[in-house]
Amino acid sequence: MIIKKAQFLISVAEPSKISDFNKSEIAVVGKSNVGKSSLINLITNNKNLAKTSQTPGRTRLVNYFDINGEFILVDLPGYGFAKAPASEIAKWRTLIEAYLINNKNLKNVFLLLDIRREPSENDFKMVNFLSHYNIPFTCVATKADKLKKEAIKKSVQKIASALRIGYGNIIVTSALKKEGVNLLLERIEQILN
Ligand SMILES: Nc1nc2c(ncn2[C@@H]2O[C@H](COP(=O)(O)OP(=O)(O)O)[C@@H](O)[C@H]2O)c(=O)[nH]1
Ligand SMILES: [Mg+2]
Repeated sequence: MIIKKAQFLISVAEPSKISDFNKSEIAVVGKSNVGKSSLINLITNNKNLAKTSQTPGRTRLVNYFDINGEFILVDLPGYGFAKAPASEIAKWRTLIEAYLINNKNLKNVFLLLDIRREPSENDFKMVNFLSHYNIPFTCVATKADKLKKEAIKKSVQKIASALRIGYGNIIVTSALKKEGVNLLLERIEQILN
């Protein structure tokens, strides 16, 4: 797949505003600051498409991006942002769940995991949630540039075994070094076909 055109569509803050563009969607989930927006920019080779942030918890919206007029990438709010008030966290959670449940356009979820960290309680909850609702997902390790080659391998093995998935099922990426793009594009092609 070659990305020719990537375009921001809309941001949604309320479950009732979740949109149906009648196109296949791939959503990006993961904890706050894991690199969701950066991954969308990596896939689309456009560093300004999705707003990235040094400050965790900034992306509180469901952001839709049209890709080639062929499918839609969806940037979901991050979870596990401890400093936010409980009421805010509950609101994002409702929004994320409303987006994920009964979404006929949703073909796959990219679950992002920081390569340096073991999956968190919230990551496990997300995996269970996706499994429970029969939503297919793909694990993507982010920030691989933070580790050396040997450490990458060890970390990926740890993450894979914690999540009880095969080692080869995790796509390793670095938005900083623009690594993993081809694997991501191949995966997207597989999902859409
Ligand atoms: N070194 C490195 N930093 C990254 C990478 N991806 C994201 N970041 C940084 O991590 C922070 C959060 O990224 P962002 O994409 O906004 O995360 P989000 O909250 O999940 O959308 C930003 O400071 C990014 O520059 C990566 O692959 N390598
Ligand atoms: Mg973001």
